[in-house]
Order: sequence, then C-alpha cells, then structure tokens
Amino acid sequence: MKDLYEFGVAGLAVMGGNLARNLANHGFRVAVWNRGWEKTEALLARAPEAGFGAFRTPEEFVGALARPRKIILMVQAGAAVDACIAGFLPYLEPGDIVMDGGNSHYPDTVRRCRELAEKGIRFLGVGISGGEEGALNGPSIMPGGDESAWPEVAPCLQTIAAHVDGVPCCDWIGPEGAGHYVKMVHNGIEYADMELIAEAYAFLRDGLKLDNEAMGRIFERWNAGALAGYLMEITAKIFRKADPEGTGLLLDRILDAPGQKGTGRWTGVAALETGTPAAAIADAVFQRFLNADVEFRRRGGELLPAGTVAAPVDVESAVADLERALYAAKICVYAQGFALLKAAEKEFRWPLNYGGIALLWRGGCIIRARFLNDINAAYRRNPALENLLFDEFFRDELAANLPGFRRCTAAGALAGVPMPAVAGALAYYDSCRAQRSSGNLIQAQRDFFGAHRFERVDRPRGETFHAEWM
Ligand code: NBP
Repeated sequence: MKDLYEFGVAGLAVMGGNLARNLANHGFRVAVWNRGWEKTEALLARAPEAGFGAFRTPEEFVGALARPRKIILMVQAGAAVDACIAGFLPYLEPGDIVMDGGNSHYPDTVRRCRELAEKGIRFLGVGISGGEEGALNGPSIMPGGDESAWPEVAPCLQTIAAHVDGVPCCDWIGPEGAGHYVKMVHNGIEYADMELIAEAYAFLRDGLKLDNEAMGRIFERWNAGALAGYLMEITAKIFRKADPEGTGLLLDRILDAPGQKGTGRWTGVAALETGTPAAAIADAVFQRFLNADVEFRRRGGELLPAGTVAAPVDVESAVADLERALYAAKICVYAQGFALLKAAEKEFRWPLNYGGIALLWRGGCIIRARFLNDINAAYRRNPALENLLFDEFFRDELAANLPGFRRCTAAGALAGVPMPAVAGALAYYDSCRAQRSSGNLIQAQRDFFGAHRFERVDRPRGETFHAEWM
C-alpha cells in the first residue's frame, strides 16, 4: 500500500506535464501515463527530481494508484477523453475518481458524469485555466460533477491552485458539467476582454496615430488603476518586445490573423441557446473570424470607402475617454458573463456561487484582475443580484465613466476604427436601461406578416391581440 501513488496524471503534453510537476512540487506522489511514450520520456528528463512513477499501459498506471484512485486526464478535449476513459475503465473500481482537466465542452461532461455514475465511477469535469505557466505554478481550478468526490480531491487541488490573499483559486462549482461550463464562460469573458484591449490598441494606433512607445506607456499606466490585470500587464510588455530578427517591435511584424480554439464559440452558442444577451462576447468571437480572413479584408480595404468624419481631437482627453470606455465596457462584458452563469442556474438547475467564482478567477487564470474583488463584493452584498450592472458600486462606476464611454464610442465610429465590443457593450448598457424599448415595433411587424399576436401595454400580461393591419 505504501508504494502506491496518490494521484495519477494521464496526458503529458504541456498542460499535463506541468500539472504533474506542480503536484510533485507540493509533495504528492504522482503516477504518470501518456498514450505515446515520448512525452513521458521527455517529462522524466525535464523533471527527474519529481519522482514520478511512469507507466506504459493503462493497466499498470491504474494498478499503481492508491484506492479510491484519483486520476486527472489532461488530454485533448473530445474523442481523446472518451478514449482514455474507455482504456482505464476495465481496471477501475467503484468509488474511483476520474477527473477531466481539459477544456471539454460541458454537454460532454454531463454525459460522462452520467455514464460513469452508472458504473460507480465518480467523474469530475475540472476546468483549469492559466496555460502551461499556470499549470506549473498554480492555475485557477473549477471542479464540478460528482460532489461526493470533492472532499477527497479538494486538499490536493486546492494545494496546487493559485492563491490570492491566502485563498485558493479553486472551489467546488456544482453538479455535472458546472465546472466546465464556468470555465467556458471564463474563456468567453477572456475573448471579450482581449477584444476590448485590441480595440483600444486599434483606436490608439489608427485613430490617434500614437506610436508603440506611447501605447506601451499608456497600457502601463492603465495597469496601475481600475483596469489592472494580467491581460493589461502582458499587453504593456508586448509593446516593449523587440523583434528577434531586428526589424523593430515584434508586434508590428505579427500577422493580424488571430486564431481560436473554440471555447469562445461555445460561449456564444450557450448564450444563444439559453437566450442570454452576451453580444460583446459573441462579437469578440466574430471579430476573430473576420480578422483571421486577411485576404477578405484586403479586398474590402480596396473596395469599400472609409467615409470617415474628421473631428478635432485632443489626444490627452481622447486617451482619458478611452480608459473610461474600456473600464465601463469591461463592466458590461462581465455583466454578460455573469448573466451566462445565472442562465445555467435556470437552464440546468446548477446553483452557482457567483461571488465565489469571481474569487476563483483572481489568480492563476488569464482574466485575473483587481476588478474581480469588486464583483465578489457585489455578490456578497446581494447573492441574488439580478445583473451586475444593478449593483450600487458598478452603477456609480458606470455613471462616472459614461460620458467618456459615449464620446469614445462615437470617436471610434467617426474615425472608422472598428470597435464592436466597445460599441456593443454601450448598446447593452443602454438596452438594459430602456424602459420603453423598440420591441413594440418588432411585435407589430410579427403580427403584420405572421399573425403572431401581441400584448398591449394597457391590458394584463399574457392577454394577446391580433390586428387587421391592412
Ligand atoms: P493537447 O490538447 O495538445 O493534447 C495532447 C495530449 O492529448 C497528448 O498527451 C496526446 O497524447 C493526448 N491524446 C490525444 Br491528442 N489523443 C489521445 C487519445 N486518443 N488517447 C489518449 N491520449 C490522447 O494538450 P495540452 O495543450 O497539454 O492540453 C491538455 C488539455 O488542457 C486540453 O483539453 C486543452 O484544451 C486544455 N488546456 C490547455 C491549455 C493550454 O494553454 N495549452 C490551457 C488550459 C486548458 P500523445 O502524446 O500520445 O499524442
């Protein structure tokens, strides 16, 4: 029994290898397995001090673990997860715990939870954020699934997670796919956060014609204020990085064709499926698609006139407005992200601790930012908060920044700088405060062409009418 390993890591690419090292660095006895032997060999060479037990077959690997076995899969999302589970199943016993630490789509996690529960295996979908650096030094960890397994894996996961103010960035999220759902929303917010920053860069570069040096200084300054966070910090550093080929700033040599791996798209789909307005997140995804098509934009640049409107610009006040716009838009983006979390409560009956989730995202992950403390405080003030925008602190913050938010959005439009996430966030804000929206006209049109009926403002809700429009 003494020689058995406490924890098994399956899948030893960048994330799995580093997570295994993180576990070993914290004194856990770790067994490792990878489908092919090369990655195992590379890991053993990279971290000989870790004392890993390395195994070539699922049978040897599972057999080397203390019961109930605790295995975390760190393989590519999708078929690889099912293949690993199928490979381990013959050797697992009821009560064993299998965790999927990859970026799995939450409906797959729901399915796996149910399938494995039938076999007595406790399955957890564990969202992990922070990339390879986070996996090694402390990621943000979002576990969900079979809650009976949580007390058994919590000491380990909370130890290896990032810590902020002594609090681990890892706590129980909820049943079935809740952990992976929350990780997905994290990634959706990450897309929107990155898009907002990229739009600010476009405005500074193309609208205000600032050079890289000046932009670097601006991002450094912003990172010392309310916008402080990892993405601002790395952006400021990007403006200082020279091209190793000696042509100037590396950023200027990078093709403007952004990639994506799909979690932002899943968030957009979840927003549509749950009927949750999260346009800034969806816009960030669409913008990556549009920007990735370099040739299309090149043709568009030749064919489409700019029609920009010259307006007098005071650079200093334009930059100040941009900071206000960025902050206010960020509040709107997070309001949309947290609305998506709330939707999961309604859609899947997963009760989520919103304030607690904000705390998990303060360290280890990509969206870590000072601002998350304010979100946590908002949900502590009112755990049933209907929308983040309605919180008193954020209402005041928005009120203070709104004129700059509006001026900046208008300035971007006049200068022909595409800022869909900033503009969409402002439209979201205004839509949330519209006591009389334009939805009456939509209802009239629907009734006109399709006899879809409408409610009247002067009759009780639920009573519907049809008009003879012709
Ligand atoms: P990858 O996503 O690149 O996956 C490579 C691993 O999957 C290798 O160990 C590979 O084994 C294994 N694998 C594949 Br592919 N098919 C398999 C199969 N049928 N059976 C067993 N193993 C299989 O690795 P990663 O970048 O380390 O990411 C791991 C997970 O963590 C992913 O879900 C990813 O989305 C998530 N994640 C990644 C990051 C990041 O920054 N990279 C951040 C957060 C989350 P092989 O060596 O035999 O081919």
